[in-house]
Amino acid sequence: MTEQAAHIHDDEWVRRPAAAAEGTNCTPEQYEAMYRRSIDDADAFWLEQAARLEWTRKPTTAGDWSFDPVDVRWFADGQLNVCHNAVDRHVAAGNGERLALIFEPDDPQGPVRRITYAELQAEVIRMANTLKKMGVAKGDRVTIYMPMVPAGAFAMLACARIGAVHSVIFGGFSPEAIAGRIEDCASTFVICADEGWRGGKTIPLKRNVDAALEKVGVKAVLVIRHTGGDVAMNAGRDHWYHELSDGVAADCPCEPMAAEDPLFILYTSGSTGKPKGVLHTVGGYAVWTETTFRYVFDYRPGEVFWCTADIGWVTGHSYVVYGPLQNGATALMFEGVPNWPDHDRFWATVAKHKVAIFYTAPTAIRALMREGTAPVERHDLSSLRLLGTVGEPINPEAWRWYSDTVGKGRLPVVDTWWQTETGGVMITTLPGAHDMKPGSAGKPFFGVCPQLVDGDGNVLDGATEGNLCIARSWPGQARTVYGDHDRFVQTYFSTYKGKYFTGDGCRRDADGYYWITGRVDDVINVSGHRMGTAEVESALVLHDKVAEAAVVGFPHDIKGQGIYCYVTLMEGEEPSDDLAAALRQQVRKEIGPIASPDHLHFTPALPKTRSGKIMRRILRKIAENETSSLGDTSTLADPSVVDTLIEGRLNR
Ligand code: 6R9
Repeated sequence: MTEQAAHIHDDEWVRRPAAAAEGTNCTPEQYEAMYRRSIDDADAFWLEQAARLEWTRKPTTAGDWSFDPVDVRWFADGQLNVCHNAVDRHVAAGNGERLALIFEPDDPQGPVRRITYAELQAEVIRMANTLKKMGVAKGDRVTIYMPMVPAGAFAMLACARIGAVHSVIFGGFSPEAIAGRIEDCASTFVICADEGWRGGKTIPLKRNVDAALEKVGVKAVLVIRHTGGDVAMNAGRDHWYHELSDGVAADCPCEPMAAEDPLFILYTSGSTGKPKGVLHTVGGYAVWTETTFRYVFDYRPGEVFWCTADIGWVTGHSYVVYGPLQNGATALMFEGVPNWPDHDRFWATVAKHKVAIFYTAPTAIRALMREGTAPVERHDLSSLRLLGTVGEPINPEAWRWYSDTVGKGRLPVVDTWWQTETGGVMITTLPGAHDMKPGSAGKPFFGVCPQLVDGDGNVLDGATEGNLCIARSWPGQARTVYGDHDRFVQTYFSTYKGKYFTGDGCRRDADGYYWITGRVDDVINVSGHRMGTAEVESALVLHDKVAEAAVVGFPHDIKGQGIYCYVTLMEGEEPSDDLAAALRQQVRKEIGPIASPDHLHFTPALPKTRSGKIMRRILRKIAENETSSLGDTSTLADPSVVDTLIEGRLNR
C-alpha cells in the first residue's frame, strides 16, 4: 500500500454496531481505564486477571522481566495446571453438562460429535493415563501430528495434564519437516492418527510419521484410528490408542506445574535457518489466552465459538483449545476445508451449529468473496454476533465484504494482530469498546506497549510509520527458542536493544490505530502461513542441478503473498518443464505442499553486491512487476543481471 493510499483509509470509520455495546463486557471508558492500569499498575492488573484461574499455589508477583539482558518470568511463584483450568474446574463447578467441543467432520453427512466438559474430562484422563502407560513423563517432549479432530485437543490437554511438553506439527508438513522437528527438541513420543480427511481426500498421517521415523528414532508412537485406512504398525514401537487405552484408570491427577515450566513448543519460520521451536510456559500463556479470549471475543455462556485455524498453528492452540476451554466456552472443531463439497461450507456450518462467533483468515475470506454473495445468502446466519480475522493484513475490500455480506452490516469485526511468539492477541479492536477501521488491527490489548521505530532504533511518536516493536513484556510472551536461547535473543531483541522486535512494519494513524503493513524481514505470509524464504531456498538447492536460489514473496489475490523463486542452475544445465516440476516436488518433499512455489524463474545469475550479498529488494520489485522503481542499482557487481531478470519476468 502506498503512503497516500493508506492515509485515505484513516478516516473511514465503521461505527461499532449498537448491538455490540449491549451487555458487552468492556465499554470504551472501561477499556481506557483498564488499559491505563495495565501499564501503570501492571502487577496488580495481571494478578487480578490471573485470579480468574485456579492455582494450586497463588502467585504473589506478576511480571519479573528484562529485555536487556533477556529474561522473562510471569507469576513465577505460582503453581497451576492448564488442563485443570481448561477442563476439570468447569466440571467441579457444576458445568460438566455444558458443551466443550462440537466436531464437524470433513464430510457434511458424517457424524457430528458433541462433547461435554464431563466427557472431555474423561477423554483427557484416558489419553493421559495411556501416555503414562507408554512411558511419557513430566518434561518429555511429545510430538502431535493430527487432523482437526477432538482427539488432537485431547492429546494436547493430556500432555498439559501430566506435564509433558507438546509439539504439534501441522498435518500439511512433510516427513522431512516432521523428522527435523522431532530431532530438534529430542521428542521421544509421537501421537498421530491413521489418516486425516481433507476435502474428501485422505492425508496419510501415519505413513508420513513412518517415513520421518526412518531418519530419527522415538520410543513409541500412539496411533488413533480415525479414517480406518490401512496403516503399517511397527511392533514394539507403535500402539493403537483403542488397544493401549483399554483398562486404564478413570482418574489421573493434574500435575501441579510451576508457572514457568514449559507448556508447549511450536515451530515457526523465521528469516534465517530452520524453523525455530518457540517455547511457551504454563502460567503466562494460560492467563494471556484466558484474558484475550474473554475480552476480544466477548464470549457469553452457551455461545458456539468457531475458530477455523488448524491446531497445528498457534491460532489453533490459543483459540481452538486453550482460550475457549479455559473460559468454559463451546468450541467448534472443523476437519474440512472452506470450498468442499461446495463454496458454502463455512456458512452451512455456521447455520448448522448456530455459531455466534466466527474467526478466520483473510485468505479464506478473499477466496470465498470470489464466489459472490449467493453461497452466503443460502444460509441463515442470524446466530452470528461477532466476526474476527487473523493471520495477515486484511485488505479493506475483503473487510467490507466480510462485514456487509457475512455480518449483514450489523456485526463487529475484530482484526486481531499477533504472532506465534506473542501467545495470543496483541492489537485489536474490542467489540464493545472501539469503532473499527477496515484494514486496521486497531488498538493495543491490555498490557501491550507497541512502539514504532526507525531503522536506527529511534522511537517515533504520533502518526507515523516504522518497524513494530513491543516495549514491555506481557504474560503470553514466548520465553525462548527451545535449546537455543541465544537465537531467541538474537532474533527478537538484538535489532533494537531493550525491545521485542516483531518483524512487522506498521503505521499508526492520528487516532492511535495500528495498521500492519506486513513483514519487513525475509518471512513471507502465504495464505496466513508463515514461511521463511531461506527454508524454501534450502529445499531448492538440495537438487543437484541447482547452483543457487533466492526466494521472495509477491502480491497474490487470494493467498496474500505467493512464492516466487529465482533459480540459477549448475554450469551446463538447461531449464525445462521437467526440471521445474522436479523442483516443485523437491520443495513439497522437504517442507510440505503449503510451500509449493507459485513461480520458478530460471536465471543465469542473481543480482549481487560486490561483497556477494543477494539484493533481495531488486528481486522483490521484479517479482511484483514493479520494474520501473528498482531504486539504486549502482552497488551491483554486474548491473546487466537486472535486465536479464526483467526480460525473464516479462516473457513468463
Ligand atoms: C497469529 C499468527 C504472525 C505474522 C505476523 C504478521 C501476520 C498476523 C495479522 C497479521 C496483519 C493481522 N499477521 N495477524 N498481519 N494483520 N491481523 O498469525 O501467527 O503464524 O506466527 O504469524 O502474521 O506478519 O508477524 P504467526
